[in-house]
Amino acid sequence: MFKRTALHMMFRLLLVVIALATLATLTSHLTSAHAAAKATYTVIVGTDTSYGIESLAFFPQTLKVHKGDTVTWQFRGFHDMRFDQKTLDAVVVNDIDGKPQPEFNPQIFNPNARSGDTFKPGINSGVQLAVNPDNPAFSLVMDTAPGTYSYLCDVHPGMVGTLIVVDDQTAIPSPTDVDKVAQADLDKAIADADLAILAAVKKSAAPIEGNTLQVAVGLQTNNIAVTRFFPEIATIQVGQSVSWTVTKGFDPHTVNIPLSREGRVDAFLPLVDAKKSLHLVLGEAGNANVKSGAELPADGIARSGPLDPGASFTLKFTKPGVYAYYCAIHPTQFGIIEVVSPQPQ
Ligand SMILES: [Cu+2]
Repeated sequence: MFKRTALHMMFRLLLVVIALATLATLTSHLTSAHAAAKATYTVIVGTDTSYGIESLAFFPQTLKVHKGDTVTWQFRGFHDMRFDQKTLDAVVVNDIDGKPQPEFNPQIFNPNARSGDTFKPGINSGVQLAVNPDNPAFSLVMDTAPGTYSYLCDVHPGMVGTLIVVDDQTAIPSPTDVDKVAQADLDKAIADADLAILAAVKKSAAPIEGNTLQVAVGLQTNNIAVTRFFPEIATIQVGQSVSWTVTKGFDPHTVNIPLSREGRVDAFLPLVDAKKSLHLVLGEAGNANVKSGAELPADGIARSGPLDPGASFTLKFTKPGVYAYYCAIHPTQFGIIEVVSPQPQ
């Protein structure tokens, strides 16, 4: 009798253990199912082509995520991503090692959070392509109240994005679906820019008027900037002038003569201060050495300094030759002016 009761009790105990174990397994399955439901979405930040197109937009421009999802911004150009409504000044004068120097705004350049952090208002990715060139990506976990959050690129005013955080009950497109639409939008933007380049090339083939050749500096339509000169190659006669005018938009440009065999020199140069912080300071290539309207100096060196949209820079060429030049801000922007002696009548 005792034996049977003992056995019976052991059997019941075993049942309880099995039931508890099953419950534990079920619970852990439920937890992992919940965790797996958290998705990672990607936003492509701009896209530069090797021939001077800068797409100045976030793809997708508006993204819906569930609370707790991760968003990864992939940088394909010189941009930052900061949660704010108003852009900061791109160039500021700061004291660097006891000397006031114009520099690219460190509040734009440097991240104020780590990739993988949980979202907080005011987070800035920094210019990932410059501070993290090997893997220019920045992620945030959007574990924040449902609502609309807008962000921008400080380098390119008008380049804005929207994040809409929704609760778990709201159905939204999957990351794969979002990627497809974003890529299609990006492809269309680049195709439109190709057509805009073609139109600008045709337009800039107009003959010289009076004694001044007009060169358009850059081109901007909607969310596309083209960092090139139109025309890129032109011939003038000795005594004639070239006038470069920056087109509408917000990209500043420079005109720097000559383009030496060593290549272009950037307007902004990296400088590590005494505290080991990286700065991008405005160097000599970004400083003007001649006034607009002057003759090309005898040593053949002319720098316009930064020219804002609408600004012009004119130089008179008095010696025959081939003058190659570049923009010290945009790595794809080059031009050639050939100056010939007038044909004898
Ligand atoms: Cu430029």
